[in-house]
Amino acid sequence: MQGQISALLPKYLHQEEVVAHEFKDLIFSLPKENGWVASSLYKYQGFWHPIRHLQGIITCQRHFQAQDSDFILITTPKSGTTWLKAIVFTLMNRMQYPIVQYHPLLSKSPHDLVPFLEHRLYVDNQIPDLSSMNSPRLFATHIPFSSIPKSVQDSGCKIVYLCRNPKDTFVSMWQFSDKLRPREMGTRSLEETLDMFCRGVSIAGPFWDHVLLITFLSSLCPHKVLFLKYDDMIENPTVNLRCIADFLECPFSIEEEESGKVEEILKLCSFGNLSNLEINRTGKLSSGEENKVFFRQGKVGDWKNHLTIEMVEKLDRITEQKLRGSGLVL
Ligand code: PAP
Repeated sequence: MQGQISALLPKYLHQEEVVAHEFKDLIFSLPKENGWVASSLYKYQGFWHPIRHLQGIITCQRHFQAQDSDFILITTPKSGTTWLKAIVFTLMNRMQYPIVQYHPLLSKSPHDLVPFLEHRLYVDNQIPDLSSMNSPRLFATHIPFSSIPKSVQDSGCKIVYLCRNPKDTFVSMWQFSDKLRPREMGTRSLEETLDMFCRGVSIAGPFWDHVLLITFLSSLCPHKVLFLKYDDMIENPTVNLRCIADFLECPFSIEEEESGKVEEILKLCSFGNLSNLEINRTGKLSSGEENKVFFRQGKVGDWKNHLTIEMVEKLDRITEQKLRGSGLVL
């Protein structure tokens, strides 16, 4: 049965059989739990990862060399990575692509324009040749800061970090994994999945530990890490976009402000615009995922439509305990 199900899965969901020989001893000695979709999750350096991501993380740790001029987007899964990729790509390349009608976002997913380190560039034991990338290079990752390649920590590269309130993060993750899960595998209940999330067993989880690591760093090194929340970006996108531009040292000029550049970028990258583009409605990533799975509602507070009072209390209690004393409110 397992073999039959495995045959139904796209490559990016395959598990044990994709592991290269050199990683087997290490990975198969790690703590293991059932994953949310198909692949098991393995606990590596305090965080849970599907096997394919994990192999990518280890390859990336060994081979990725950050440069001082790099920008790296670190996000917790389902916190608005797709949106942040679109925004930062457009912001950084606004001189090269000034005209919205010919913009790369109209024909490519943000995930193809800004590759993930662990599950795109360094996936399946490949070591990409990054020498032809123009500077500044832009990458994205869900890797928790404690597992990030050492050169990212040591170099002058800048990090934009994005997270989201845990209740919407959880609901978005649950909906996403439900969509990817082959029907033959049956469904996994909301209660069961919430229990896994609360125990920290989710992709790049524990969610709270991922966020706390970076909160500490961003308060210590504000020139290195910009800490953003999806909820704030939805509430006040213009302020946050200007803040990202300042942090990445490409602030809006007076002329750009007067000509409405800020609003133009936000409109191009908005949920309504991106989710309705043909490429994002019907296209697929080179890795196999359908682009449309990254667009669902794009709102704050959808958790109210899914979680019971008990579930909310449970999540709020854990969040309060985990974040106590950190000064962070999610
Ligand atoms: P990833 O971690 O798999 O890369 P990510 O992009 O972080 O996914 O999260 C997807 C969420 O961002 C979805 O949230 P929802 O399930 O609560 O709806 C998705 O709808 C939302 N999203 C995608 N694009 C945008 C956008 N342009 N503006 C706002 N939210 C967006």
